[in-house]
Amino acid sequence: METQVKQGLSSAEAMAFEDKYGAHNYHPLPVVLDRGEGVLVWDSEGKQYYDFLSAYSAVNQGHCHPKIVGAMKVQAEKLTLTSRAFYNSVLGKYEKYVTEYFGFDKVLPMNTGAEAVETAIKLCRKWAYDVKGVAQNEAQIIVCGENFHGRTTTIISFSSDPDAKGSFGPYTPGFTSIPYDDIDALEKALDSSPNIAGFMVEPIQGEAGVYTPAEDFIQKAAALCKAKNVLFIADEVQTGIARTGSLLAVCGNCTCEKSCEKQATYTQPDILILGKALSGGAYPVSAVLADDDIMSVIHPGQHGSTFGGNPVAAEVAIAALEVVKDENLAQNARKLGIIFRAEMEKLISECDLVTTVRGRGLLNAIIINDTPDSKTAWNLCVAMKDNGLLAKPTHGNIIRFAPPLVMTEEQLMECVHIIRNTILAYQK
Ligand code: IF1
Repeated sequence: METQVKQGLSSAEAMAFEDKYGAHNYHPLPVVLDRGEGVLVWDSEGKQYYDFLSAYSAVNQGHCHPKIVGAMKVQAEKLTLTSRAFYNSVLGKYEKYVTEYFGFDKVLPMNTGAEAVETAIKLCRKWAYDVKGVAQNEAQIIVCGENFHGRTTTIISFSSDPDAKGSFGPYTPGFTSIPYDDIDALEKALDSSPNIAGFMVEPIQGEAGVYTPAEDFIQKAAALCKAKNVLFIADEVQTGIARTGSLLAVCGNCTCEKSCEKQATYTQPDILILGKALSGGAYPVSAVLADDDIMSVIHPGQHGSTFGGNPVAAEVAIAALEVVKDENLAQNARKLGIIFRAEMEKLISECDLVTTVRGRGLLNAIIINDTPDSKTAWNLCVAMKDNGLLAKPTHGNIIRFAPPLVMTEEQLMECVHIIRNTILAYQK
């Protein structure tokens, strides 16, 4: 007779359950994670790995950061959810904190990145009708090819990825696509119609393969938008919260910890979209920030969410943002990013398997010298996993490297050795 209660599933069992009972909307690397702390995660059998994905840049502050988890626990035992039908005693404090932190008048709290993008789209359209004077249902938002902004039906309507978009129509109209990092195309699109309401862009395209635009693209794009009375909308769901070596990617090469218009390289978006690391990966927390002239177009009943702005999310986000400052994560990401890319350049000069490294801060990618439909990058990621480092290919032959920003230089060098040794061994 079985008397002992089984503590947990083996990795093989966990994978078999997911395969049988879960929808097949992902193709994960074959590793089952059970525990995490800082830059490290452990699988069900206790094998240790460096995490070089950070849950797609949500866990910038490191796994299970004690300050963030502590804030969550305290609030979870006190009050978790009220809905917005009533005030809660934490939301106002968080709203003051987050708006001062990023330098905007107001915030609209949501939960996931896609919801925040949807919020920004609604806000932009309503501004176009109420303030700019565009005729109803005529507003157009300019977006970029190869974008990734989430997975709702409206957002995939302006995706150029056939997997993300195909067979999910009919699609939401009102979007015009231009090539990324093409300032002339943007100018033309802005001039093409008086109904252009906004330009929404990722300051670095993550999903496209960590594609970093020209140094001045963001600044020039924002200036053009301003000149044409069009809202500049920055989707920093992935690039924000210190990932790229500054608090926001729109900060350019400024490392001060506060959004500040005096910095020559800082571009203030009209609408800023944040998610992922806004909670350090502890809880789904997203936000849309804008000044009063824009945010005031939204009135009661016009937008919302049951969970958006709940007290746990509010406490978690405050703690997560404090960690970013307390631990100088932007500065650390910048410093380690420079070392990482230099080390990858060395590797490139020593082997034929890697052709390029690119990125900013600790959002980097290497390009594998093989076709996008080849298995090489996948096989390399499996080999790195076996050697104790987790990364994931994107677009077939690109491998993204985005560790938690709490990494030390010593840990980074150990990781560089794992990556190096795996790639050089694969050559043979
Ligand atoms: C998945 C990529 C990252 C985002 C930007 C909004 C969202 C995302 C710029 C939506 C989400 C994710 C979701 C994730 C894969 C992932 C991703 F590979 F697709 F590009 F991060 F690298 N704006 N990005 O990057 O946020 O609704 O997911 O909270 O599994 O689909 P969400």
